Amino acid sequence: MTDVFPALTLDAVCDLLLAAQRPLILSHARPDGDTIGSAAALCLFFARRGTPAAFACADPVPKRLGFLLEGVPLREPSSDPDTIIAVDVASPSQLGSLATVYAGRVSLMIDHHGTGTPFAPYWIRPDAAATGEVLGGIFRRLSARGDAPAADPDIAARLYAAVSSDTGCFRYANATPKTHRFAAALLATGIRADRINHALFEARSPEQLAAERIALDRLRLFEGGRIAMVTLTRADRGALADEYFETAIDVARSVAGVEIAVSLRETGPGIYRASLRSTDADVAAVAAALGGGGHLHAAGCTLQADSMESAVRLLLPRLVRAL
Ligand SMILES: [Mn+2]
Repeated sequence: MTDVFPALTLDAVCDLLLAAQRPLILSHARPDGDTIGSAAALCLFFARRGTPAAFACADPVPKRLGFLLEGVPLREPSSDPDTIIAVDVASPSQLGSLATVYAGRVSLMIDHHGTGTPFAPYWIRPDAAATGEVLGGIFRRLSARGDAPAADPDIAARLYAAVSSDTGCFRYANATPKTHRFAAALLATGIRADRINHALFEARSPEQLAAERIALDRLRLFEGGRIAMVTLTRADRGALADEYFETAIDVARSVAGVEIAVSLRETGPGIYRASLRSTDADVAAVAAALGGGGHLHAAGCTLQADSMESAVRLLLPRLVRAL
């Protein structure tokens, strides 16, 4: 399958972008800051050329990423596209519900994942920290050719958000010297990186904060702090929607010295959903023994128990043995 679609040259990618009359940009499902920032930057590029792009994503753009698309002129998604470009989408399944409509019609994949399944002619740079960095390289070539202006702060802001998002605000190992040099060039256009990083990493809705306070209240430590567990009954969650507790496990993970982090949530009467994360321990085996599954360091399972305390008693001895 992989060889059916060609790796394009950088100039072929530039030519393809310049020839597009009615482009459509696709982001991956459950979108993150890289796919939305990259899509917004590309949409702005097309708008500046007088050929505004349409944008589509299988899932709604999360509220905290909405600012990236603000003020970006877009065409109606329904209008017939002549060039479809997928950004940060490694495999057709990542298009989500859009896969059935578009997966076979994509003209170009721009991505940085080295392990996906190409489903269109592609420009993939696995040494880049983010698709935003890959796109920056394309824009640099376009301006070197005289086909695009050198610096555009509105585009730079979206590319910066994309890279900052995928590097965890430049904290992860994928933020290389090259990534920092790219970010420096974006900063030189005068963008407000402080505001972008606040929106991406600090700002939380009052509901999110309330959920985190509840999760902190329900944090328990075992084995001298090597196991951290957040237990949440339906009563604990009160009127707050489930979605606000998706990050409860991060509260457990944030404990210094923790080796296994757990969020245990009552999802129905007598039903408890456990999410497990570890630094070294094999939590996949723990989850599998309880009817669940997952990866070595990130797994989950569903327990049946008559109370939260019996659910904890079911899980804890296995976690202790896994340490
Ligand atoms: Mn990415």
